[in-house]
Amino acid sequence: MRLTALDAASSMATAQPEGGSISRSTRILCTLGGTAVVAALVAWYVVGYAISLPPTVPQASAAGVTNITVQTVASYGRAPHPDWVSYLVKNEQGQWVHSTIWKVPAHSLVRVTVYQYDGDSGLRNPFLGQPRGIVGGTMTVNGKPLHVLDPDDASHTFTIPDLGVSVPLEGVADDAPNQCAVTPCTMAQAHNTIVFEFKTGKPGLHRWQCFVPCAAGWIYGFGGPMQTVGWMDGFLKVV
Ligand SMILES: [Cu+2]
Repeated sequence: MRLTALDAASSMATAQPEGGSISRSTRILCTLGGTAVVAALVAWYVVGYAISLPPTVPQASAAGVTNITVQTVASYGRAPHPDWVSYLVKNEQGQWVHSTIWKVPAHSLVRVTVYQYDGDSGLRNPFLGQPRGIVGGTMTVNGKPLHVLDPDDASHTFTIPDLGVSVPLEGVADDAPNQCAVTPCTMAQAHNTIVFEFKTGKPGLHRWQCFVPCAAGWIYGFGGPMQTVGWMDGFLKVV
């Protein structure tokens, strides 16, 4: 019995390196395979992000002033996300384009006109109720100057952190008649008109976004359109 046990132990001892060797090569293969899968997923994400970006929309400039005209809507009303909240912008031909990537000249004055068709969601941080980084520190809402907006009345913000620009946008009343549901919204439909100016400074690529948790149906209101370039996020290309 003792001999048999020793034989068995001896046989296991000699088999061990063989089994360890197979196990090591399996581990290497698994590691390489896992790395390849992760690399493929990262490449798929990066390429998908890059090709899904909306077009860059140049903005017309004259005598050192660049005019950007945008509208904010409660629902885009079209594929691929008819119920997503969004910004739209006018191109140089005056047509509405579904894009949040805009190109403006460096060292110019930008005058932004926002046609704000969405209702209010309210700011989570009341600090953002005061417009900042804009010329004169004042915006106009339907032609009247406004230095600070009640945080509860904000529908969206237009914020460019790099430039210190942030403007709260007043929402339309819940019971306003003739509200817009499908873009582009028209001047006949319920809206507020907000105008402000800021200076672009030197060339650069600046991210901008809305800071109101306005994405209805998403966790904390910050998912979906709030995290997707082309809806509530975009880029200002200063060239
Ligand atoms: Cu928003």
